[in-house]
Amino acid sequence: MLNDTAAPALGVGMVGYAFMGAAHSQGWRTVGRVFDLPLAPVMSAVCGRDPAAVREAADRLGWAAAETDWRSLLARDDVQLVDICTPGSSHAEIAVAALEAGKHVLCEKPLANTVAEAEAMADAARRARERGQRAMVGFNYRRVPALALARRMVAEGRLGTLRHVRVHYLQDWLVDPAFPLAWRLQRDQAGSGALGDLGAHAIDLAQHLTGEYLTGVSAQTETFVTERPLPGGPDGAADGRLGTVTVDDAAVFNGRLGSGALASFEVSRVAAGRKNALTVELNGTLGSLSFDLERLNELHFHDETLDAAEAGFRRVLVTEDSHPYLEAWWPPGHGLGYEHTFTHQARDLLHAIATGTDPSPSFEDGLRVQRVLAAVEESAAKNSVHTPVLN
Ligand code: SOE
Repeated sequence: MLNDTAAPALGVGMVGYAFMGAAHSQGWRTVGRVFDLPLAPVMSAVCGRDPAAVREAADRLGWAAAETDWRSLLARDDVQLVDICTPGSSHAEIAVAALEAGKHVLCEKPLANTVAEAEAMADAARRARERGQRAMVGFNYRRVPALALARRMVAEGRLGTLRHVRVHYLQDWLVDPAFPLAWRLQRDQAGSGALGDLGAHAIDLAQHLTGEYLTGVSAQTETFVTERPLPGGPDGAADGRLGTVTVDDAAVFNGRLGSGALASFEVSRVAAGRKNALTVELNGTLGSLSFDLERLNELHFHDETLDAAEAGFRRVLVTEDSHPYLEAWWPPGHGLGYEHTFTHQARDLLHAIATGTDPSPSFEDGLRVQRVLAAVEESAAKNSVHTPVLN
C-alpha cells in the first residue's frame, strides 16, 4: 500500500492475521493518513501458514504480498519492522530472530508465555537497541486518549498521593461450556487464560497510569469449565470429543504499588453480559479518576480540593484538540473507538524509531508485566488463603 507523505518509507511485515492481525492492519492502514509521520509505513507482506488463507487475508487487510514462512518474511529487504500477532508460544522465537536479523519489532501482548522467554526477548531488544533497532509490546489501551489523559493528570499531581488502584477487565465469550477448546484455552499456546489475555492489560495499565510497579501480589485463579469440545471435525467443527482446558477462566488478585497504594484486579472471560468491560479507578488524597472502556471517550474526575457542595465526579469528554492524540482526528465531540488505539500505537512506534528513543511500552515493560503474571500464578498455586475463625 502506498503512502502519500514525503517521509522515508519503512516496510512492515506482519506475522498472523486473525483478530489482532486485523486490528494492527487497521492501524498501519490509517496511521499515515491521519498523523504527520517521520516515517511512512508500507504494508509489504503478511505471513501465515495456509497459502490460500494468507493470500485472502493480504488482499482483505491491505498487504502487498503474502508469505507462508515467517523466516522468509524476516529475509525480505522490503521489511524493516516485524509486527508479531501470533499466539504467545511463538512470540519469543520470532521476536528474537527478527531482532537478530536487524528488524524493529512490535509484539502483541503478553510479551511471552514465560518469564524466561520474556527475559530472552528483553535481552535481544537491549542488544538490538545498540544497533539502533526498537522493540515495542502492544499494550494498546495505553493509547486510549482518556487513559493517556489520566496518566498525565496523575503525573501532574492532580490526584495527590494515590491510595487505591482498581482495575477490572471482564469478558463473557467463554460463558457457554460448548465454546470449543481454542488456542486461547491451551497453556502450551497461550501461556495462561484470562490472566495473560486480560490481566496483562490490567497490570500494565495499573503500572503505566501510576508510574509505579507492583511490589508483590496475592491471588486466586479458577477454571470453571474444565473440559470443552475439541474442534476436530471439518472446518474446525466439534467432533463430539472433549479436551481439557489448561488455563484459568478468571483471576482475582491484589497487591501493593511502590508508593504503598493498594491495587486490586479482577479479570474474567466468563462474566455473563460483560463483552469487553475494562474499568479503571484511581483514588488519591486530592481526587479520583474513573474510566470505562465501554464509554471510552469519557473520563470521570472527582476533585477533592473543591468545596464539598460542588465536588463529585464530573464527566470530562475527551475529544478536544488539546487531549492526547486528538489533534489529528475529528472536531470536538465526534469521538474515537477501539480501533484507534492501534493507529496511535503505530504512530508512537514510528516516532520512536525515527527519533532513536525507546518506545513505550518497551520489551522491558513487557517483561515486568510477565513477572507479575508469574507471581500471580505462583500465589494462586500456593492457595495461601487465611480462613477466618467463624464465631
Ligand atoms: C481477547 O480476549 C482479546 O482480544 C484480547 O486478547 C485483547 O488483548 C483485548 O484487547 C480484547 O480481547
